[in-house]
Amino acid sequence: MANNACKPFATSPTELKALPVAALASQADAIRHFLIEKISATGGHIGANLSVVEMTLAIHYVFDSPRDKIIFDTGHQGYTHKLVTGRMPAFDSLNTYRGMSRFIAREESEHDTIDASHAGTSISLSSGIASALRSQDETASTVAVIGDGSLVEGMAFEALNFAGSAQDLKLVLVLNDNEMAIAPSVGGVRNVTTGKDWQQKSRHFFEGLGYQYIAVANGHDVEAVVKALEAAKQLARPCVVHLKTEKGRGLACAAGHPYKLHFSMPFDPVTGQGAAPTVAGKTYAVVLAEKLESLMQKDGDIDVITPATPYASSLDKFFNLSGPSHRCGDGRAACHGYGLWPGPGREKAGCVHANHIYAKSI
Ligand SMILES: Cc1ncc(C[n+]2csc(CCOP(=O)(O)OP(=O)(O)O)c2C)c(N)n1
Repeated sequence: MANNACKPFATSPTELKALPVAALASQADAIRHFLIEKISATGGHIGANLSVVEMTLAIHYVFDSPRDKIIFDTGHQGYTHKLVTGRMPAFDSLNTYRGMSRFIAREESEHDTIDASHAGTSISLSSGIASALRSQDETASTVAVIGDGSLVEGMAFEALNFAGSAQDLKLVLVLNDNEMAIAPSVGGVRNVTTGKDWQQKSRHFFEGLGYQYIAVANGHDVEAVVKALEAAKQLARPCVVHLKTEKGRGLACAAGHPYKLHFSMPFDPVTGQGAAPTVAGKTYAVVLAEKLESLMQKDGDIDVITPATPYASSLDKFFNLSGPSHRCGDGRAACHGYGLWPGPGREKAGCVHANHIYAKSI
C-alpha cells in the first residue's frame, strides 16, 4: 500500500483484489488526490485520467492482469493503471527526459500489453490478441478501453465491424464515454450515444453490430462498474460495457474548461493557472492561425478543418466566429479530413481549404 497524504491505495493488482468491493470508492478518492497533486507539478494528461480512475480500478479488480490482457486505446489515460501496477515511485519523473512514459509502454511493465499513442487501434489489436488467446487459454479475457472520441477513428470502425462478427471471442470493449475527444465529440455516433434515450439507442447500435451490451449511467460508481464487468467477464462472446464518465472529474478547473486540461503542462490545481500551452513565442500553429484569421477578416471564403484539436492548433476562436467563412470540426477523423478537403462538390472558385492536422496523427 502506498501512503498518500495518509490515504493509502493499492499498488499491485493482488493488493487491490484483496480489498472488499466497498473499499474501492475510497481507493479511487486517494488515487484522484494523488493524481491531482503529482500531475499539477509535472504536467500530464490530467483531465483524461481523472475520467477513468473508477473504471480502471474496477477492471483490475475483476480481471486478472497480465493473464487477462488490458489494452488502452491511445494509452494517454493509463495513469491509474500505472499506479495499481507498481509505478507510483516513477510519477515524479513523468514528463521528463527518460522519465516514465505518458503512455502505455511495454518496457515499463508486464501489465502493459501494447505500446500506444496512436488513437483508434485498440479494438483491432484486442481482437487479434483475443483470437490468439483463444487457442492458448480459453478462459482468459481481452479488455479494450476506448474513449468515445477514439471510437470514431477509421481503424476502430473497421475493427468494430470485424469483432462483432467474431462471436467466439472473449472480448470486452469498455467504452469510456465522457462525450469529449480533446474537443467535444461530434457526429452521428455522438447522436446515438447521447441524449435522453442514449441507452436504448446505443443498445440498438451495438447489439445490431453483434455485441452484447451493458450500460452504466454513472461510470464513477465503482461498484456498479465492477458489477457490469463481472457480467461481461462471464460471456464467451464480444461485449460492450458503456460507461458515462466526466472528463476532469474531481478537479474544478479541469471539469470547468471543456478541453484545456485534457493534457497540461504544470498548473495551479486551484486556479488552473499555467495550464497548457506554455510554449514561449509563436508556434507554427499560432502563425498559421493568425494568417487564417487575417484572410478571414479580408472576407476570404475559408474552410478550416480540424480533427478534434482546435485548442492545441490555436483554432478554437474560429469555431466561435460568426461570418461567411466555414469552420468544420470533423471529430477524431484525421484521414477523413483529407477526403473532406476538398471533397467532391466542395470545389468552388476562390475558396481556400485549410486542413490543420498534426503530422503524427496521419
Ligand atoms: C490518430 C491520432 N489522432 C489524434 C491524436 C491526439 N489525441 C490524443 S488523445 C485524443 C482524444 C481522445 O479522446 P477519447 O478517445 O474520447 O479519450 P478521452 O481523452 O476523452 O478519455 C486525441 C485527439 C492521437 N493520439 N492519435
